[in-house]
Amino acid sequence: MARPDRFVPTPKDKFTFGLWTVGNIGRDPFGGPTRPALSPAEVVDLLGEVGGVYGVNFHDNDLIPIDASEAQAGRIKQEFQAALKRTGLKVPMATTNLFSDPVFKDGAFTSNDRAVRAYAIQKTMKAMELGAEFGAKVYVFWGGREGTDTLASKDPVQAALWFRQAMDFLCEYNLDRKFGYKFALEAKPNEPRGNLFFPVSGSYLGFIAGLKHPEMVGLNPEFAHETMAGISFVQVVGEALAAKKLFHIDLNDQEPGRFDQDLRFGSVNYKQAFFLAKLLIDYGYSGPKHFDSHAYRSSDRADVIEFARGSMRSWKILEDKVAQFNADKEIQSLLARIVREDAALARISGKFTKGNAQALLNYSFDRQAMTDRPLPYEKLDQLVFDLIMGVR
Ligand code: DIG
Ligand code: MN
Ligand code: MN
Repeated sequence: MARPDRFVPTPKDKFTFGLWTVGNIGRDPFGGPTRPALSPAEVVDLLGEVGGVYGVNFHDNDLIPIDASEAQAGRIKQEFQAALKRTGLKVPMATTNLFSDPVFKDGAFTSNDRAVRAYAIQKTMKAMELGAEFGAKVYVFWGGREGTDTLASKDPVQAALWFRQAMDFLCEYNLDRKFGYKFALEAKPNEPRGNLFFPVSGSYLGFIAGLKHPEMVGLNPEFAHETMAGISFVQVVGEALAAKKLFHIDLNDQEPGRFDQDLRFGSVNYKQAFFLAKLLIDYGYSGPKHFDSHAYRSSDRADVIEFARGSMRSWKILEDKVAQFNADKEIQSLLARIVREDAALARISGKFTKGNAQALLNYSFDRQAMTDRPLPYEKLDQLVFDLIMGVR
């Protein structure tokens, strides 16, 4: 009898997918759709067929087309609600599409045109209302068109101030309407515009500090986006956790030096995926694990379902590997040897006092002994390789 599969997802895992992910129709800048478009209700039913999915997210216009009439919007919402009821899926996150309509061709919150900036705020207010209608508690902002194609066109200081004005306005609106949203800012470098503002999550950490309600605003880092910037996603998530700003996360995968591939989670960089899972598990991240990714353009409906199942299966397998790593005596004893503490030095260098400063100045360090301390990182890294490859 086959061993029961330990890697079956359940809603407790809080795996989510955007309507635009498993609903992706396979279009790219060089080719038309390869899959039929699905209605929001059909996407929800597909996620129900996938099994084990916790929730579904949407941009306002994934659900309600930008020029839909009231009656059309009402019908779509009714069908969507019925599908959520049929499948038991939740809506943990909502966001605004401020990048598809041509009106945003020069940005939304950072457009040179005050009318476009004001329209973007209005559109977001309405989209926040829509998300709240379905119970969303995280609101993501991805500035897909916030940037320039020529540096001559926009003052980067002014653009950052315009972005701040929009966020301050929307934080106040969130408070006024008592939506209770946590705002999560998502960075991406240089696509689809050549110079996007706030290209990496670190840019937003600095930006958040200047807002009127910084406590309400955090990050939604995406694996593919930081990888596009040549940065270790695990370190970005570590900085977000250290700053208590990991409000949401977009999981997928990415090969370096390419366009935003939004590949299935775990399909390229096993080591980054492993240490990401370790970080989120070790630090008890309890938010949604959102797969902002899509199947290959060559996939049909059946393979889209495999894409969604594989995304969650890979995470569950990595959970198993993290438990193995944390229980591995040889690895843990290596880690214990690598990190060295010294109580006396902790006391005089951990917190400034005049006495500690004097004691530290008087302290004589044995530089050679510190230099000679062994750091068996090759041994450690090989043990990780053995573990991930299943030979340990
Ligand atoms: C792109 O990675 C962005 C958009 O898909 C969306 O606004 C956001 C939600 O996760 N990610
Ligand atoms: Mn992406
Ligand atoms: Mn994303």
